[in-house]
Amino acid sequence: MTVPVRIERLRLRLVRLPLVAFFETSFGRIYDRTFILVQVDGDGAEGLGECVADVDPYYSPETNVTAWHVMKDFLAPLVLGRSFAHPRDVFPAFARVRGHNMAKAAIEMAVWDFAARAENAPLSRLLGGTRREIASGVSIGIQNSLDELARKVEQELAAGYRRIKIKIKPGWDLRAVETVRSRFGAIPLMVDANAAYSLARADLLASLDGFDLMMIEQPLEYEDIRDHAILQRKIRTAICLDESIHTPRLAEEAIALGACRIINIKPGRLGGFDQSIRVHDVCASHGVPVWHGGMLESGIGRAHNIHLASLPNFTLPGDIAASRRYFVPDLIEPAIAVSPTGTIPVPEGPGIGVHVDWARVDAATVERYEMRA
Ligand code: NPQ
Ligand code: MG
Repeated sequence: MTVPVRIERLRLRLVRLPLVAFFETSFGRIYDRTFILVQVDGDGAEGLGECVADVDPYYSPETNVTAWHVMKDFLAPLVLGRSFAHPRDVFPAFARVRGHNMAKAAIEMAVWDFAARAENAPLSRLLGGTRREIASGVSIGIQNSLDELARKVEQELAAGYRRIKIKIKPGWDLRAVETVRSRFGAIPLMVDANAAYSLARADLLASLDGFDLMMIEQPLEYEDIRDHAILQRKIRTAICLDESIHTPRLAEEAIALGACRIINIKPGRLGGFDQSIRVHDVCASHGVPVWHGGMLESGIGRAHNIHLASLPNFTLPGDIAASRRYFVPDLIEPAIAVSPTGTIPVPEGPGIGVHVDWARVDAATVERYEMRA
């Protein structure tokens, strides 16, 4: 049961934080992270959401500018002055707006946080979480050299992380995997291509079969579910889809077609927690494990992710790592930390359950906008 929440005010902030170290994927290298924070409030309580769109439309078609526009001009008017009996009613209220899942998710997740705080309950309880801690993995970007890659892997294994993911692209694939396997042996290892290959490279992808990877994430273009099904028949390594899966329906289709054996859940990509839970449940009903992806969130978005990852079918370590890998200081105090055995406790306070350092948020804010019912 949840108490109804009425949204009286919605505030947006554009925030920019420098990254501790550059992060490189098949679509480029970044040195800082710019994102939108959403605050909703009414009747003495409030909720926070973090939009995972980036400055450029490379991982997804959305950007901070499109998300700001769509939230301000289309989504906010659909929630302001409205009462929601349950936060799961927010996503359907956005039904007229096509796509823009990251913009929708930021508001929807803020309403979930608001509802949980109004009930004085941890967000994980409202979401249906069943674990008190989650298993943490790391995503290691493309490096300047194989030696540097090996150093990074060594450092993250020493920190206790439960699985290592390395980013690959044509020219940084076989030798990178070979290097990690030969130096570190049978560690839990996977790769993420961020759609950098085509079916024409199936032979190269098949040659990764010899390295006993946990999975290969999003090898092909995001709309090419059928090509992933063809590829999955040619390789032994499990395919995990990320960019391709924007809806529960697409998760059903990908599983039915044999396009993947694992799915990465990111609430931003899926339009929020309600849609994420649906994908989680679809996967569970087909015996497909899921894990929680990462979008270089600040401690605020990272806290939302931890709560979602406490659901039962998140059986694989995800991309939710310690704040210190990304932001020092983070926007929350204390920062999110990982235990020596690679776990993160699920916060027990109300809502997302972390303490926001508003002075730091203010210092990092580059633009604001406020709307009232
Ligand atoms: C992935 N994340 O799983 C994404 C890709 C990614 C942690 O590997 C700004 C915005 C930077 C979105 C970097 C990880 C990003 C981004 C990487 C998404 O595919
Ligand atoms: Mg990915």
